[in-house]
Amino acid sequence: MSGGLYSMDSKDFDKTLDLTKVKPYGDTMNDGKVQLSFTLPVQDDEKGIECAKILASKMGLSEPSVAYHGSLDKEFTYYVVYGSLNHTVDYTSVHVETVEVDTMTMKEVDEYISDHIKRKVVIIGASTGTDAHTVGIDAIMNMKGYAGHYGLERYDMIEAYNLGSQVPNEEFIKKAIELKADVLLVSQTVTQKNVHIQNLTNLVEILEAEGLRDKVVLICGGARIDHELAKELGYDAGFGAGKYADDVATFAVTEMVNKQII
Ligand code: B12
Repeated sequence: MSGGLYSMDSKDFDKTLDLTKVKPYGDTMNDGKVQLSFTLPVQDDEKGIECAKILASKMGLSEPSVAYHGSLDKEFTYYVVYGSLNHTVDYTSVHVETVEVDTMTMKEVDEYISDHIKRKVVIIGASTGTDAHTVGIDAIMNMKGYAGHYGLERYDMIEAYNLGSQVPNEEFIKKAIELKADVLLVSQTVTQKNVHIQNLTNLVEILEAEGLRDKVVLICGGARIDHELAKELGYDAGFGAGKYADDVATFAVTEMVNKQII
């Protein structure tokens, strides 16, 4: 077909999917369309808009356009910029480390514990350090659960203790010793200025100094935590968004058996 914009046929568009050169998909394959937003510490005027476009070009966007700009304060402006990304990614060469377990149901986990561990498993969890976010750790631990997945407190064969938020690492470990915990769950939501790295690392260091690291299964979680980071920091596993109590319980109890923490 020929004629105006609305009479264009889909054969006029690139439809090639090359997984070695993947680009963002906006309206059509390989158009590279993205939207990004950021704040600049400058006033809201034409010069600021031009700066936002220049920055977007430097990030690899062609034909950047500022779709929205709004003053946040006298010297701060928020921008939403559209453009086409020039970069591609080779999907075929990317390797991601993930937790490899076939998630069991609550009932299956309880049976697994009865069969293989033969006693109740003690799990403690908290949001540690200065972190005040409780919803993530509650989602994993609370009896009522989250998104249709019952929390660890509901498992017959698990004794779960949720210590809440802003728990200092030293206090967390003291409680773990007191309760003879098998599994330690650490939630970290705030990642600003890498505060979670320092806090998560500090916990591992204390556990090592106390000679406890090999005697427990150590798991961290939070929206910006993934398994790869968790392993790097000395944890047995890390869980982020979209993971629930059954994923965590399955990993925890099978890891206890693997490590012979029985
Ligand atoms: C609610 C909320 C708050 C509440 C928290 C109340 C409460 N009782 O929890 C309040 C108002 C206190 C708060 C405060 C702050 N917040 Co806040 N908050 C949020 C908000 C809106 C929702 C977080 C949430 O509840 N998510 C829902 C849960 C279910 O998701 P989740 O935590 O990811 O949990 C899942 C997984 O990650 C995983 N998981 C989580 N933890 C664990 C632990 C283990 C062991 C395992 C296995 C799995 C696991 O399982 C869960 C289920 O799948 C987010 C924005 C957002 N929409 O995400 C900002 C957000 C997290 N907050 C943010 C910030 C910056 C702050 C403050 C620093 C703001 C300030 N300047 O004061 C303070 C920090 C206070 C502190 N000392 O920690 C930023 C964090 C940015 C960053 N990368 O660091 C966010 C992302 C907002 C933003 N876009 O800027 N916040």
